[in-house]
Amino acid sequence: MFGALTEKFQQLFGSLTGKKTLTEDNIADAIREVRLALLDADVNYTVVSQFIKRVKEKALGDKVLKSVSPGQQFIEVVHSQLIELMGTEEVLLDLKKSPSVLMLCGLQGSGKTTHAAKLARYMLKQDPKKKILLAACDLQRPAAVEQLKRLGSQVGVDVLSIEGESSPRKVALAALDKVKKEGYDLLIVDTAGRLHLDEELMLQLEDLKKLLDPQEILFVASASTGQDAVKTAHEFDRRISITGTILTMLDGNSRAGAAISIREVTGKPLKFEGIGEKIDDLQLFTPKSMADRILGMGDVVNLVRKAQEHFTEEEGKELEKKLLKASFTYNDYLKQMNMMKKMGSFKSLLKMLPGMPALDEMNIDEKEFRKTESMILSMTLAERDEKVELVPSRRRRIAKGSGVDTDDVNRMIKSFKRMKQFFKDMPSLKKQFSKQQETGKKENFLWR
Ligand SMILES: Nc1nc2c(ncn2[C@@H]2O[C@H](COP(=O)(O)OP(=O)(O)OP(=O)(O)O)[C@@H](O)[C@H]2O)c(=O)[nH]1
Ligand SMILES: [Mg+2]
Repeated sequence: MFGALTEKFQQLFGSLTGKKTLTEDNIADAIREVRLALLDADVNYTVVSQFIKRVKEKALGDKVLKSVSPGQQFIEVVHSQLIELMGTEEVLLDLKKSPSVLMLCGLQGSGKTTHAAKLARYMLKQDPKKKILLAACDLQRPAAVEQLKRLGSQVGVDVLSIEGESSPRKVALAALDKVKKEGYDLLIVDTAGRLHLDEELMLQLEDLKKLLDPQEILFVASASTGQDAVKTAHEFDRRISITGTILTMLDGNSRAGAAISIREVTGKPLKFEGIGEKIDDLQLFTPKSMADRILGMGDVVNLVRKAQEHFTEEEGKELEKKLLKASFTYNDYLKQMNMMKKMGSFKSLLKMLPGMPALDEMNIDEKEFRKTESMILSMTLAERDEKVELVPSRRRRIAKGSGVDTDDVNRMIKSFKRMKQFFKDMPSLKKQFSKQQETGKKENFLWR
């Protein structure tokens, strides 16, 4: 996700963890490196300066230097200060009033239209009875209305648009009217984007704001733009006083600049994050989980959440038990792959798991899954339970039986072994993360 920055943190933490004692000198070195890494990742200069000041104060305290594991302490200082910078707590939307209005704004291509639909889907998951209307107030781009209509039907919510209309104000008025007459609970308003900040857009948004009186005005920012997004957010906030930010495109080559600086600069919370093109690729912004990902610690909070949406409790519990006992067989591997496949975007999930990048090349689509399945089904029961060695002649036989190359069989066995090893290490990871979670919400590890 934040490739270069995460790598730098990992290297730095790796070198610190090895040290028995930490002196003021090597803390100063470490702080310098953190500072450079953040500036490189396009974090706002003032934000970096404040951050470094706070880290220095905490890290140089007597208590830290005398602690048993000073490297670990330093990492924890950076971790907790990052969380503080991004807001500490999750901030939920304030849409208790019915009807309420949520307006999206932001530059061109930041993800406003997509996120109007993602938000509708998200709300419906929370409350399937909620009656939601989307309003197509982007009349700038000819295809925008069609795009919103398509997304609306995908989610199963109504979309209000007026054929041939060129005034966003008129569409907004018609939407308000429909909401009142037909008893909608929530109106989500998509607005036009511009390549750069521009006066005409701002006037249009100010006008819409006056008319709609939204409870939420969310600024949609693409994480790929780094500090530019921060400057823009500041300007939108100055003009129409946003209530929060949705950070999008976090699945791509994101720069951490926006994630780390936007709340500090605008004073408004980050509320959601977009992690892919699909309609379900939206999650609450959790400062702790973001800090975990920035530092490469794996994002257990969101993994658990995502898993809970897809597994039954028993399925998860049974597998967790097996995994923790490391009695993980080829049959379990198949089950595991099937679950992962059900979870959808596997790639974004992998990035959340500690230690998982090693398995990054494992791409599970239907075809890949069928292939693995036929290989495993071509094994004898003893082989599937790992009671006998898979010698080359057996591997050739399995390949023949399942219509694949021996190379495919070798690859599958390697992947299986790696996953097994990963789960063998799980108890220590579990310990590490349950410690981390003491400060956050009470959430159990893995699929419970
Ligand atoms: N990878 C990825 N793509 C996204 C995400 N959110 C949106 N997109 C894609 O980004 C492109 C632009 O998204 P839109 O929702 O049309 O952006 P917009 O802000 O409405 O753009 P304008 O209406 O032109 O101002 C689309 O192709 C979306 O599918 C995300 O979180 N990750
Ligand atoms: Mg749009």
